[in-house]
Amino acid sequence: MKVGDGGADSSQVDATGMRVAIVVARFNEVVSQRLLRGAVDALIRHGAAEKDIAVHWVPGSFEIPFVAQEVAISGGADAIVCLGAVIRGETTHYDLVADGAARGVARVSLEHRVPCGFGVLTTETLEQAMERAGGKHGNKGADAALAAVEMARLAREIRGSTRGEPGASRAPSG
Ligand code: INI
Repeated sequence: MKVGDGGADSSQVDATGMRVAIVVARFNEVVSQRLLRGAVDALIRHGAAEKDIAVHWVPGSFEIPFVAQEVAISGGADAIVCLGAVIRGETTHYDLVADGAARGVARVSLEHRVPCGFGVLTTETLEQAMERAGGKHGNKGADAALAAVEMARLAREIRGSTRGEPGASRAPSG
């Protein structure tokens, strides 16, 4: 029996050679800019090349799943990172946007078999969002980026990569 290393932490994530698409919502831009910075910095720190990171801005978090889906269908990314900030206002719009983003991203990931990191914050206040976008609670953009890359590596390993990673299986020739 092969037992995976459940203890490995995100400091060991290897983004070398990974093509990563980041879909980021402009709404509450002061927060999403920080999430984006955190995600890009983390990817570069973990070996990704700047040329392999594509950033797609969308109006709000509700629009994230559509663009994530287009990226997935295009085959242009090994991992997709979804970033946004949904901050509760006085209306029920918050719930609809937050729910739409979360369900939509999960559906894209499963139906198109591309790992999607979910870095869409859902908070009561702007202050809480800022605390999670490079403040005292870390940067959830960075966390989402590393989670997506970790899942992309795992998927390659499980599927049997032809790029020579450990665990790779090749189709028999002849
Ligand atoms: N989009 C967000 O990303 N965050 C929010 O807090 C938010 N609120 O509160 O309304 C929000 N709304 C816009 C929404 O994502 C769509 O862009 C809009 O409904 C147009 O489709």
